Amino acid sequence: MYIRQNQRNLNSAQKKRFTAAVLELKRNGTYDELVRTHGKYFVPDKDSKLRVGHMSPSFFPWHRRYLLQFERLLQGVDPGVSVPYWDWTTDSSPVSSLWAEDFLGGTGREKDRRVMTGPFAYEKGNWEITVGVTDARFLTRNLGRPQNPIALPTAAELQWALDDPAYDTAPWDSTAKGGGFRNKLEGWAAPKSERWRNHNKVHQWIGGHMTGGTAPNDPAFWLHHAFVDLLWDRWQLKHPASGYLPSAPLELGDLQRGRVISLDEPMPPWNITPRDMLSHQGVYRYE
Ligand code: CU1
Ligand code: CU1
Repeated sequence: MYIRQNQRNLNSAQKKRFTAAVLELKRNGTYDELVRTHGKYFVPDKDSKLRVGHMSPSFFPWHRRYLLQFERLLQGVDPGVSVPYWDWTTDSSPVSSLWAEDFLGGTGREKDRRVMTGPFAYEKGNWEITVGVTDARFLTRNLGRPQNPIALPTAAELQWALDDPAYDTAPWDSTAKGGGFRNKLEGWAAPKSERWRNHNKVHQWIGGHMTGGTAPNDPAFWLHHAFVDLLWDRWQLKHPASGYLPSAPLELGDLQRGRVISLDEPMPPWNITPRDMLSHQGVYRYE
């Protein structure tokens, strides 16, 4: 059992060990394998294929398993490292310590959004993008999108998602406007005036690589998703009588049949079901 800490409480030695382990995974090629996996399973609503990681109920369990894979690789490099989480409702500034030289580095420069500071700056020579949707070989960010400002989600916006007692609702995709915790927290269910909410809004706020299917190219991805993972715990605690939905495979004739994963169906690329991921007790805890 190990602890996942709030990133704001890490000391400089812990930050150094985390980024050093990430850089080692990049060097040995396993990091880019993970990025490729994410890109491969980035299937939108419109697609008739199985949506395992996004715009679907298995958003939480799929990412929990995905983070565990990353974390096991990190611990293979340095057993004392775990994935920190970033509470974006409290550390909401583009100049917070998260974005400092000694941790993730800062925003991209104006010309081409290239990240110029920190261990993942292209110029440092250790972070070349090889799996991307564009040809850019450097990591890009645009924190807060100054030319068209966007704010990180507020505590109230987060609460709106956590208060929903239904885990998810039909049609189990991004259009489930009636709500459901999953769609409200993933961030598609939004009033017309706002395009993004919660998890999605954070990707947009960071900008650059974080806005696409190869978002894990930005190590900020892991800290963001560790917080999303923690929020799933928080929702479970708040609604002990609710559970993962759909609990059984969808009926014949349901348009979403074969496109979403119910409680006991495996989530590719693993032979792991949402039920297997409902708890992480005994593996890690949040502090
Ligand atoms: Cu994802
Ligand atoms: Cu995400």
